[in-house]
Amino acid sequence: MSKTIIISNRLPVQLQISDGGLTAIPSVGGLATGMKSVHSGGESLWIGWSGLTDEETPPELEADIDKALEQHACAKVNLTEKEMEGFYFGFSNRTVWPLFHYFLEYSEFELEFWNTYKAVNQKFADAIIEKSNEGDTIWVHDYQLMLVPQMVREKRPNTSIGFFLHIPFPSYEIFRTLPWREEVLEGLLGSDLIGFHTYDYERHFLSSVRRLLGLEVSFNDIYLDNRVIKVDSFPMGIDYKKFKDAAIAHEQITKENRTDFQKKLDSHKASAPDTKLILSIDRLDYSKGIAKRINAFEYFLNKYPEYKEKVRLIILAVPSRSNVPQYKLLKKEIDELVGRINGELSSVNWTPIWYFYRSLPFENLIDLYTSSDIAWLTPLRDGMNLVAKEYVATRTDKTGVLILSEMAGSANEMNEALLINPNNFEQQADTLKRAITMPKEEQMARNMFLQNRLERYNVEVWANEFMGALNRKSEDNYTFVSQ
Ligand code: ADQ
Repeated sequence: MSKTIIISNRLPVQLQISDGGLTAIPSVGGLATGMKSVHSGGESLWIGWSGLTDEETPPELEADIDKALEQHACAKVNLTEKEMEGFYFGFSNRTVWPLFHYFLEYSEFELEFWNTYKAVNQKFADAIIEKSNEGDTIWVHDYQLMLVPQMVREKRPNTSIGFFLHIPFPSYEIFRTLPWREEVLEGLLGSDLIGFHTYDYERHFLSSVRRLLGLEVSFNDIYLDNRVIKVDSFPMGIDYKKFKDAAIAHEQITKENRTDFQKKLDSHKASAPDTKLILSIDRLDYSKGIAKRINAFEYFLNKYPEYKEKVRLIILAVPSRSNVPQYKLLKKEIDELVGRINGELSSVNWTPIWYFYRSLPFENLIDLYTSSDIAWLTPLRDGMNLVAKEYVATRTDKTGVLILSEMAGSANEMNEALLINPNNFEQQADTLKRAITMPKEEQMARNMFLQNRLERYNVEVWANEFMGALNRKSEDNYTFVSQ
């Protein structure tokens, strides 16, 4: 029987080794949830890195790890610390990530990173070949694995391969600066279907293929040898029901049973009932525009001083890639900015910014989403941005205002949000004022449209639409080749 093979850098489970033995805990991230409909029922296998390098894996536990992963229909690719250094922290996060998010000056073109990236992509491809059969459908995820489709295609010319990029694909003028640009495109073109979050990323990719490889492109079809490769946009949704239900459950929790975090939020709200809470949640990443947002907040308070003591900005930043130098510097910059602004503007009763640098459990995320009057998300570039969608999904009474950067992929589908340019402080100050004073009826009208759309195009629909298009593509190719 044919299977679906999913491949991503990280597996959707986390291994925990303790005195009590080994456990594999399923992750609750967006991708893991979204793939549930595809990754179920014994007809699929998920291949990826387990989260433990070879050096961190006790040899006596190897077999147990494989067994634990097998129970979740997962299989691991082993990576050494050195491989992680060059492949993940190197080429993926110091070359591709900054380049594809338009931070050209951060992008490092290191031959050693590239060589390790190639070698590790080959390892993933070899694992796929070993664990799959002719006739299986393969879905490769994200920028860490862009060479895998071609590497698999070489050994399995007739296999159906899909690829989805979770980050932006940059314009040709940016992409062309990459020394290994042709190899990356050729790697991706091993696929039958290549998916992006937005139509713009799709256009940028097609333009690079046409101009760098000189291939024939018609609408969103690329002609390569005897194959036609389809390129399309599939905007990723969220598990809408999960967020909505969690918010409903949250309302029903009695005062005594609320989380400590919520109790703190409640007591602050009670002590200053007129204070509006403005929320921002991101991984601590320079692409998310956190430092600019803090500066824009200071600008707002200076432009509209009447809102001092009437608003509070909550910044929740999840630690991320902290061994990459730029992330260390950013952490320092944000610490200093928050310290300076709070030092200069705080009063006895008021601290303008609450800053948390940590990952929070799901229920606390819901506490924050449901307690905040405004969500303010200002990425300088973002493939999609799921936080924007999650905030809207938790607004059970339909109040709340979303201020969203037009540089986020999600802005394309969220026109009812207040869209801003994160580089324009004047506009953001005025938009914050507008959000604070927006009548409830207007908030509700906007959120009604947003919620309806999010409910319909949820993450399961996203996964099914991609798989459906990939299956249709394989049938077309079969007809095309056999004509
Ligand atoms: P990310 O850059 O990680 O994803 P995003 O889409 O916003 O960005 O997803 C972040 C996820 O982490 C959200 O589901 C959020 O709930 C969760 N999260 C954030 N802060 C948290 C915290 N402190 N504690 C716990 N959970 C937290 C990449 C791309 C995006 C694209 C996604 C999916 O960069 O542009 O939307 O993949 O394709």
